[in-house]
Amino acid sequence: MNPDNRVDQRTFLSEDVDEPKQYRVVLLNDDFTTKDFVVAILVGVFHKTHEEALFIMEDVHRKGRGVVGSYIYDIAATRCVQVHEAARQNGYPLRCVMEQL
Ligand code: NFA
Repeated sequence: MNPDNRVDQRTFLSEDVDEPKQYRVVLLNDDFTTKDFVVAILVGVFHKTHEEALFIMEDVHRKGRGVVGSYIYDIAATRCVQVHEAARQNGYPLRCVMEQL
């Protein structure tokens, strides 16, 4: 940001403010995690409606992977950890990854 480009010392223009990078959270299919558990994760961790959760789960099931949503780094990373912890606690190999947009 160029300080000489400001209106005054206290005023920032919208072009001076960097938007935080977004990360896609992607859920990966496997043969062992139950569909119901994946739906419960999408509702409980990602605040999806039951309908949205069903759609995303079926998408992952059919295509091998599917986008859950895009979030800033901390939210994406925390939710991936929550998925892995809940899955391991229930004996499922469910995985999710994050990708910078
Ligand atoms: N493929 C899993 C099954 O048939 C369901 C699943 C969907 C797993 C999405 C992981 C992600 N039980």
